[in-house]
Amino acid sequence: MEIRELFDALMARDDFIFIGHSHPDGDCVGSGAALASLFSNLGKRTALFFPEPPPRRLAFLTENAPVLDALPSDLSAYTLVGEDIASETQLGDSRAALSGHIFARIDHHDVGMPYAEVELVRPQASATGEIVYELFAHAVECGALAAFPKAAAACIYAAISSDTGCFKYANVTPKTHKIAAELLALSIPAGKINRLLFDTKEASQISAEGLVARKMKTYFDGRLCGVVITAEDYAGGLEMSDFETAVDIVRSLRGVRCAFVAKASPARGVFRVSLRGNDGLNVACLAQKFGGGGHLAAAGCTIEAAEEDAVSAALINAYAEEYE
Ligand SMILES: [Mn+2]
Repeated sequence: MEIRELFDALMARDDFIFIGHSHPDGDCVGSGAALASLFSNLGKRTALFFPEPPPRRLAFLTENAPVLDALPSDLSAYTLVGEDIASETQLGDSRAALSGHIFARIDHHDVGMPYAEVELVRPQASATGEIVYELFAHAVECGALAAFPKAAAACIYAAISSDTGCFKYANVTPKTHKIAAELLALSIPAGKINRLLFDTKEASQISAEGLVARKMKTYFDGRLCGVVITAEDYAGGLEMSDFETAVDIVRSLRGVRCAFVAKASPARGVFRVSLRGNDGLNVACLAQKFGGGGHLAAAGCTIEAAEEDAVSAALINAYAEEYE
């Protein structure tokens, strides 16, 4: 499906709810806020919904966006648009309510399961934000929109910067930089956005990173490195969300090809795993072994195990099977 076709299909409708995935990230929140801005600028009623609240560090993206606390009871009265969602499994606890009701999908994940009536999927886009940019550009080009709103441009820039690790990851293309250049030309506060996204942390997050740095172990001469965070590790007041960035500490160790952080979830015996690959190592296929998914260099999954040793053993085996 082309940008123009999606734009026309959406313009024929109203009462939008843009839906992001569970554990909303910067791309999901930034793209959602920008989409809501685009269609409200085009005279439509818009709202946003996330199956779980976005983390506090992303609050600046939804300052002016109408975020719903709960889904309306009569979903058939709305146009639901899934954005940055590869499959319905990413809808978390809202999956049952939303399944079969989503009209359009705007996404850039190459592995996924179609779930919408109309789907615009661009696996070559570094972020859903790139596709949202093109929707805006089309709206301006065809005269539907007089100008590119600066606040929305900032959200799109944040979305792209977030999914490219501040333009560091291998998913960055010449087009990514061209779009970023167009957005910068609108005088958005790019430096501030990147500081808020990457260089601003809660004290608890820094404590969590410290704990991960002390606990992490290397395997296969340092090519695999990871840590399992147990229920006891939260005893000092840390929460699971404090460990969101800790996997970057693990992946930054020299020589590491594959990094993991497995966090015990409040449900006993369930661990949420973040995986990162360096130098082109595909961690999405490791995540898939456990029913998870994601991108080549960044993926996640859930592992059920009674204790931490079983979690690291499962991950070490899966990695060895594939890469050693
Ligand atoms: Mn994304």
